[in-house]
Amino acid sequence: MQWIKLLIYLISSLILKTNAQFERDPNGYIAYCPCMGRFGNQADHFLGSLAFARALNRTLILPPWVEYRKGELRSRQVPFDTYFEVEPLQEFHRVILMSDFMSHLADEVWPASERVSFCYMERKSLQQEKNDPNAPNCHAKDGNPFGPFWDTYNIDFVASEFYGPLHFDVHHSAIATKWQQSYTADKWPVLAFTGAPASFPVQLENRVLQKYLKWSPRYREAAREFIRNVLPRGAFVGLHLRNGIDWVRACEHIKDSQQLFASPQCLGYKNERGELYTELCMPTKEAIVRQLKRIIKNVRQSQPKNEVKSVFVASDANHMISELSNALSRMDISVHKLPEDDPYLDLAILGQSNHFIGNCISSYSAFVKRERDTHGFPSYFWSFPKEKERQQSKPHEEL
Ligand code: GFB
Repeated sequence: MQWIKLLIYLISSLILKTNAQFERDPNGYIAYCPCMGRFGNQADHFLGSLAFARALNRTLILPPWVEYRKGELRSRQVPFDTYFEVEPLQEFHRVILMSDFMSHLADEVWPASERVSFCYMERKSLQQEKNDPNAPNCHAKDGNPFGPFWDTYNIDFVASEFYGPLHFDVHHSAIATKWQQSYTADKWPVLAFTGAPASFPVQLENRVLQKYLKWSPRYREAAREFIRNVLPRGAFVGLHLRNGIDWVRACEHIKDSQQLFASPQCLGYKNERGELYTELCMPTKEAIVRQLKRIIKNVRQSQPKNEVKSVFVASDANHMISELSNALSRMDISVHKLPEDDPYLDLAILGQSNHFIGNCISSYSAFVKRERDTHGFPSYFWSFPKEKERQQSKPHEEL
């Protein structure tokens, strides 16, 4: 008899818990499309959106990650929790997976007839005939990934709302209160943004939120297995080599910019640690080998009991495996990469390396750097500080 009571108790508490999980938040919700850039950009935007949702005291609807595959015309939407756990985020603020929101709450909270898209000001459609001067619109589903993103959850919008001049910098103004006054939760239960309510690159104040982004068990385990089964025992250095053709083109903007993409992570948000220079974006092969060797030698001196035994290379294009293997062969250090391209597993492994050298301009590298900062793991950037300055400040480090 006793066990039946226990079973009933367990089942009912489970049902109660499940229902409570999907109880309506009277303070409202924030939804957005991570419609700009690939993973690194989306991750920067995610941290800002999380801070924004908390400042407005609305639940953040966790969007899927938007991915682009070669030869496919429509973006793919990958559930948020494929890569990251939901629970640790709850420690910071209320969040819900977009699929859970749409299947358990949307009918009640956000019926199809009341779905309004939010944009700063009118967004013109690429199809001229859709642009009506008397009826400005966000055209939230116009183009890729905009359409495919909202289509994933069968969301159509019946109207547009222009929120300008409101903005997202909740750290330096009373803007959160203004949002709350302009858009009360009873009249506007869901603020659905055409793009992330956040800046790129991530605001300095929001970098620390990275600590709530924990890899899903699948990626944590895959990274651990690779490190344990493929790499030799001992310390390893993780490298990010960003050198594909898109990057070569992007680096051309160095000439006429103060900052580019994630560059504030090394130069400082106000360029307090220097100006942009080409090698920061595209280090030469010689500089890469030199810097890697220098770091390995420094580790050998400072941590003789935890010598570097291998190097793990992540790259979007050229992993430089033979160049690096040749350069390190006399030191008895092996060089590795994943057998198949997997940007997420690359990131998870880089996060665990004993030492990391990344590209200061790349937001993909920035993700690794932030994650490592939360654990106190050391990171460096290619060709930073500028070689000349480094020689002057630390001549003993040179080979
Ligand atoms: O992440 P992401 O915005 O970083 O875009 P950046 C780069 C994408 O390239 C990643 C792939 O999301 C990956 O799909 N990728 C880059 C990699 N590095 C690696 C790697 O080490 N391993 C694997 N497997 N894949 C900038 C953007 O990219 O690139 C800008 O911020 C612009 O929006 C510019 O598009 C050209 O910041 O590096």
